[in-house]
Amino acid sequence: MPAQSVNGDRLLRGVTELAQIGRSESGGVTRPGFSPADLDAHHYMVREAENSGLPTAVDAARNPWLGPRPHPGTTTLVLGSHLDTVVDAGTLNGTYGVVSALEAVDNLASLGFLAHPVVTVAFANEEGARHPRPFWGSLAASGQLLTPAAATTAYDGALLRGALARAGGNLDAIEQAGLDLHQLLAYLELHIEQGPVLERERMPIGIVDLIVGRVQLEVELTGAAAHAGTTPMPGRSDACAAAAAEIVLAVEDLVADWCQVATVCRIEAAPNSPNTITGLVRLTVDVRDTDEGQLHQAADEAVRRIESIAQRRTVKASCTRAASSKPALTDAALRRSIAAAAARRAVPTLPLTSGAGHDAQVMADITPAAMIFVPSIGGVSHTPHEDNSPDDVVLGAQMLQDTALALTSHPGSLA
Ligand code: HGY
Repeated sequence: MPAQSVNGDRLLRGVTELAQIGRSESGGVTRPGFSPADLDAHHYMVREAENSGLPTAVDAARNPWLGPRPHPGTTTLVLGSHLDTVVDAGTLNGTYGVVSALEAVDNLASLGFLAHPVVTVAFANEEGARHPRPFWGSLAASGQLLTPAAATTAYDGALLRGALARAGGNLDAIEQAGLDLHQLLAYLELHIEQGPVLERERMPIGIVDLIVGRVQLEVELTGAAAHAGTTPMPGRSDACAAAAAEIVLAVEDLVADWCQVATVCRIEAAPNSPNTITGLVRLTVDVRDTDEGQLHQAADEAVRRIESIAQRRTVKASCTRAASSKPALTDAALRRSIAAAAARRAVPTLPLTSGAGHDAQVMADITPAAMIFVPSIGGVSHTPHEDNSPDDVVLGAQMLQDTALALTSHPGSLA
């Protein structure tokens, strides 16, 4: 089996060029799902694929497919990740996996002897930074978009239906984005670790064994806006004091007994005026655990604490479970394939758990799925300071390609 080398210069160029799309003043990248910048990134990748002579398609969920999309009579290996980002993100989160996947698909397509096709997908709205439906694209592709997405309104009020249509998707035909699991060989995702483990252990490649589960709560606290000077302290219905002073800390305190991490991330206050008591607070709660039962118990406890604090402070609380993803074990046979590919190049690997959520945990519901990690410098992510060494970036892409080649070189490789 020939060991094809990835073109490191082309890979790093692609990451660098994509980093300019949605560049923010801080030097980070802001490409929320379905934003114009997100669509520009999708268009960039489609052009790159078409310049390599690969077929491309966009499904009803607005997932661009770069290479032969899964189709009857074949079992296709899907290499994926996402191009959308959080606000003020780094340049590699998600993007790295898509650029590396296209590099592998392009190189393997030229071999001409593969027993299984290989395709790249950039799943739409993985982060949910604007439209609070994280994993939108992979949920649609795996037939798991349960609640009617039409009801989803973005944090800035934009309706998903229009944003999706402008991006080439179609909410009314969303089921057409669903994949036939019998046409899938497996799903592989290359990603930066976004945490400190690989750097601390001085390991260049991580093989993910378990991906954390997550519940996201949308919380609205309604108090009574009033004059900050003339309104007596007793009897105020101050949404900010209830939220900022107590609920944020009560959520943080969940980790003592209930879950592994818990964070109030997004918070808005209205009228947000320097001398008016806050009448309305909207905030999000991010709860994570690798045990599904524990995760949902922690989310329930978060709601109990929020409602108790709100009641005591005469503030009305509304808590909604906006999104949840199950913890997911990756596929053991795929993990062995990744380890074997690394061993063929004498590359050491480390098994580790992912504290970040990924499309791979969604795809694991319909096909064997696994992830390859590369170290994050300082363990930093979701900030412009996210960084990785070019050597690690190229090596990770090589591991993805070598594993994909091994999996597709002969029929039934995963048996
Ligand atoms: O937030 C996360 O877990 C990931 O970055 N999607």
